[in-house]
Amino acid sequence: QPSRSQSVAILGAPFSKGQKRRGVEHGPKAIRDAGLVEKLSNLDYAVHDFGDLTFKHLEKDEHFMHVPFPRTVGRANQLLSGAVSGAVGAGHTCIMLGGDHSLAIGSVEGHAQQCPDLCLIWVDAHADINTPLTSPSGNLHGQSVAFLLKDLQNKMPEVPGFSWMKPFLSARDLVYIGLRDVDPGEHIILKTLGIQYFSMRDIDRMGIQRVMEVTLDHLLARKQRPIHLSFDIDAFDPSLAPATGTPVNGGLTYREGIYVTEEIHNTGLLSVMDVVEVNPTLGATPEAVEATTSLAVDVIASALGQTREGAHVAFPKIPEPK
Ligand code: 6HN
Ligand code: MN
Ligand code: MN
Ligand code: MN
Repeated sequence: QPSRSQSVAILGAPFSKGQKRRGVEHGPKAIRDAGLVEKLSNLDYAVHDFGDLTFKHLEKDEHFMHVPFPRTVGRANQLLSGAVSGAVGAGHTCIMLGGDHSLAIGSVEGHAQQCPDLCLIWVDAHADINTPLTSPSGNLHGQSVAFLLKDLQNKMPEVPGFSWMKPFLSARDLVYIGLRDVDPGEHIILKTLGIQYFSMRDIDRMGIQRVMEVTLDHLLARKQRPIHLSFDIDAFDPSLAPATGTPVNGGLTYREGIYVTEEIHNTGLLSVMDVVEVNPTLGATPEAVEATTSLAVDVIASALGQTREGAHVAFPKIPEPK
C-alpha cells in the first residue's frame, strides 16, 4: 500500500519546560543518533531533516496558579505550530521529535491549520487531559489535550502564553491507547466527555488487534481523514523504554506497540507523528538509554511502513542466473 506522502520531514523540538525533569530536551539528538534518518531512507523516503527548533527561555515567567513556565511553554508551542503547519503544507509527512509532551499542543494545532478535519490517536500511559484546576503536579505536559478540546473550553482558565490559539478538536475525534495512570480529575473528564479510550486492562481483555480495529473504525468510519499520532514513549513498558520521565509499570509490549503503528500505516492516512518523552539522561545504564532510543526509531519506521514480514521493493521478481 503506498503511503500518503513519499516525503518525510523530521522536526526536532528540544524542549523540556512542560515538566520538571531536565534532559528530555536531548531527545531529538538521541533519536537521530540511533539511526533514524538512515532507517527512513532505506524505506525509500525522501527524508528532509529540518533540524532543531530554537526555543527561548523567557526571563519573566511567573507560575500561573501552580503551573510552571506557562509563557515559555506557550511560546514554544506557537513556534512549533508554525513549523509543523509549514511542513505539512509543503506536502511532507511530519515526524516531530520531542521534547516533553506539552509540545503536542503546538504540533496538533499546526497540523490542524492545514488539516482541520484531522483525528488524534494518543498512545500514552497517561491521558494528559488535566486542566490547571485538576492537575496534581501543575506540569503542562499532563495538560496538553485539555488545551486542544473544544468540549473543555468553559473548564479552562486563561493560561498566559496561550492567547495565540483556540481549542478546535472534538472529543469524538480522539482515541487513547495504553492508559494506566489516570488522575481522578482526568477520569471524570474522560467519562463526562465520553472519550473513547483503551486502557492496558482493555488491551488485556480485547487484544491489540481488536483495539486497533475499534480505534480506526471510531475515527475513520464516517470519513477518511488525516491522522495525527501522538506517541509518548512511556506507553511502552519501562523494561523496554526505561529512559523516560514518568514511567509506569505494566505497559505495551514491543509487539503491541509495533502493531499499533503498523495498523496506522496501513490506513495510508498518517500525516503527523509526535515521538515524545525520550529522556536520554534518565537511563540507569548506556544500554538502557540505547534500548529506549532504538525503540523510538523502530516505532517511527513502523508507522512509516517498515514491515515485519519484509518487502520486495528492490526485487520486482526473483532474480535468475544468466
Ligand atoms: N506525560 N498525570 C500526571 C500529571 O502530572 O498530570 C503525569 C503526566 C505525565 C505526562 O507523560 O506526557
Ligand atoms: Mn520534498
Ligand atoms: Mn504524555
Ligand atoms: Mn506519559
